[in-house]
Amino acid sequence: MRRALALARRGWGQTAPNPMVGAVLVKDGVVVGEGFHAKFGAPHAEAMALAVAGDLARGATAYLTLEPCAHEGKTPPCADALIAAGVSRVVVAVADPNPVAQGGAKRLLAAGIAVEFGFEAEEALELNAPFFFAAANPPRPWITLKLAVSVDGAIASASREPRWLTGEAARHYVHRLRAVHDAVAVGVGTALADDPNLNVRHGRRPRVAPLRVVFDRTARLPADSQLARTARRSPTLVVAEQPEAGPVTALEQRGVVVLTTSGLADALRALVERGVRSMFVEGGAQLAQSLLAAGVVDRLIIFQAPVLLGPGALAAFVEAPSVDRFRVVERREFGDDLMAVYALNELPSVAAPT
Ligand code: AOF
Ligand code: ZN
Repeated sequence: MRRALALARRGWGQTAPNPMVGAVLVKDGVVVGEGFHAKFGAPHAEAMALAVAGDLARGATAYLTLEPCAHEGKTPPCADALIAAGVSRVVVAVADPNPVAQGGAKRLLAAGIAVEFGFEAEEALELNAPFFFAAANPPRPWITLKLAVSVDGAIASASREPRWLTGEAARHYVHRLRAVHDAVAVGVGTALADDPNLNVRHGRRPRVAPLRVVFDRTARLPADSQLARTARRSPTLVVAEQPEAGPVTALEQRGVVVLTTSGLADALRALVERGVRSMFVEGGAQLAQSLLAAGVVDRLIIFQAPVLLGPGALAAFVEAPSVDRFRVVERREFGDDLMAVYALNELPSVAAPT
């Protein structure tokens, strides 16, 4: 199953709104076929693995990171393909919560095939968190907040001079994280201080470039900012509350879409309506605090750099509500920097079909 999860990750940034899925076929202790969902609209993982295995699939065990589908979608139902190939046992990480596609396990059981659920379920859920989250039709995207902090927990020095805290390896990984989200967002303070581009410049290009979002109550984003200047090439959305007509016109002339909302909850709902199921937030302190206070941060990613920003530095979490203890989802090192992923909310559980 861990191999199947590694295969699933090869669809990184290519499958949304579909999940990343991997499949491994094993017969007599030998892998006879492997596959993954390479891209939205492409064959499903099972179809690819079955094509590799050919006749060797007969009597094999299939390890699948998601329950096989039972629907005629862009491709024929995987459950039927597994039955036709003579697979004798199917081991699944998590059930498919999508009402259109689910039901594969039932179909396999009816055909006399043994089905087992729950292997590496936590990792399989985490890999496709936005997919599982969206299945319940929530009024907001799945939100990951990323902050780069110093050892003293600050995000900028007393002078507020913009500077990189983390090294190159961590920064490259951030681009990989951007590539797997529908939207990348910052608060206008960060947009003004850093003049960021928020695009994916390292690693594999995502199938659909993430929407660039600026939370900007009064539409202060300058029309000559990097974001506004590149808006025709790379979709850019300003989420405002009480924008003034002048700046809005200037931004719209650049191709920026300005959305007037009545607050955070309304803004998040509007993003969902625009197809944003996952949003990667890169600061700054104020937006982070609003999202944390609203309880809408699902994963908090902290990159900690071996730097002290000293007295007067801008603390990352001055006003954030206190949390007793996070669940640690992942920890990794990137050069001298440490990354930790914390769960602030849990995904709704997906029950295995009986
Ligand atoms: C599988 N194997 O590899 C994947 C599955 O748009 P379609 O027709 O490709 O169907 C997408 C839905 O099928 C998706 O939302 C999810 O429920 C399931 N994905 N199922 O058996 C796969 N990617
Ligand atoms: Zn399928």
